[in-house]
Amino acid sequence: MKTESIERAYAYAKERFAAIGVDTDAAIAKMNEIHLSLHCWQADDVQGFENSGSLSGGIQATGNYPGKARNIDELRADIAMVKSLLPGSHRLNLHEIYGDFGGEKVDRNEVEPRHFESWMQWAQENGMKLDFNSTSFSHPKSGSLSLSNPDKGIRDFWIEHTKRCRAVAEEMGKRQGDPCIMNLWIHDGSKDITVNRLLYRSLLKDSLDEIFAQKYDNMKDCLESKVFGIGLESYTVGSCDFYTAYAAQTGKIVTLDTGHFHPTESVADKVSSLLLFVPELMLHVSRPVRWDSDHVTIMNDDTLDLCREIVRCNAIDRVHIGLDYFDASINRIGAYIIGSRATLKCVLLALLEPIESLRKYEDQDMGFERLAMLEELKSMPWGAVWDMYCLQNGVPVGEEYIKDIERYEAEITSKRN
Ligand code: RNT
Ligand code: ZN
Repeated sequence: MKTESIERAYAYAKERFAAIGVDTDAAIAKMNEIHLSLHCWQADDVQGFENSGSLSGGIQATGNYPGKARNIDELRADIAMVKSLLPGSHRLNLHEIYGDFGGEKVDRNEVEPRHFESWMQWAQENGMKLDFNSTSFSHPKSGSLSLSNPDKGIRDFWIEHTKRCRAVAEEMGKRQGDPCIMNLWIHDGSKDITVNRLLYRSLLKDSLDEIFAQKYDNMKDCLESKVFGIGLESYTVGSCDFYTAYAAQTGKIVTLDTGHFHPTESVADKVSSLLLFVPELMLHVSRPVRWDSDHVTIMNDDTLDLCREIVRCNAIDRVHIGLDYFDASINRIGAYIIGSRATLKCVLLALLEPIESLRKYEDQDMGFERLAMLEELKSMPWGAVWDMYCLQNGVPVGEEYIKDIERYEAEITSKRN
């Protein structure tokens, strides 16, 4: 696309937005504060580098599109490619199973910061900060219960794993001079009716208390709930109520995965409630289709509403925007770009809202005016602002990235088997 056309369209958009009291330059500048946490696991369908075999823990990646990353070098190359097509600077979110184990068998209760040494170096060289996740799934000791297992041996194994992961996250945070956000999601639950709901939850609470006894300065913990997993449909130990209460009581971050609630529940509506009781939020932006299917995030009402709430709550600095989906049925790099650019677009659109006039209408009971403005916003020329943001960041404008991804596929990913 010609720079001149983008500039011309932007000039028009700027004028249109100015007429409703919105400063497009300020919105673009504000986008520099948005750092997505890119989930490393989209590149290889949540396999990791342990060579442990199949994915377990109630999650599933469907599809067998060729070209997934098979090792650490390929994963890094893919992430570098993704990064080159995204406006802004972003973080990389690693799971423990993506450590650089160098062919060594390192069990989950043996992981150490040194297994992430090369990642920390790579991150620094590539200007990306790291976030982290403990990994309770896809392991012989995963079963249906990990941190809430009545078997003390198994429970202690996962407690040790999680403690060690926090030490890894602390080291990452220290090295990057910015806290590493460590997410804790465990699959613990039951396929069929259980008569021991309280038992497992009290065990989980005790395990968490033990894990969090160690205080750190360079990492922050977040807790991710979920309604159910595949094969674990009847009960989830780490439910929404469980973690919300735990986080509120202990000052931990709540992770909201947009696929982890009942299908008609609004995740966006949770933002303003939770922010009154917990310090920060972590998001796992996904796209559930009928269930927690982890389809690629797109610009839809769910994602838009979520971003609008963050902006309306003036909470950009309290909400970490991570992505979490894994589609193995289309080009995986393309999936990264679609989802991350869609999320950024939603944030930008939220920043282009004339919030003061909307609130004035609301204060004065002007319901028609409020609704009319919200409707008109949908056809405002925000696309020209997005294009300008991409242009200023030196990344492909509009659909131009499609051919870049096709080229990467032709030259790189199609040669993997
Ligand atoms: C699973 C959770 C969890 C995982 C990743 C791999 O339902 O969403 O966040 O997707 O940790
Ligand atoms: Zn998630």
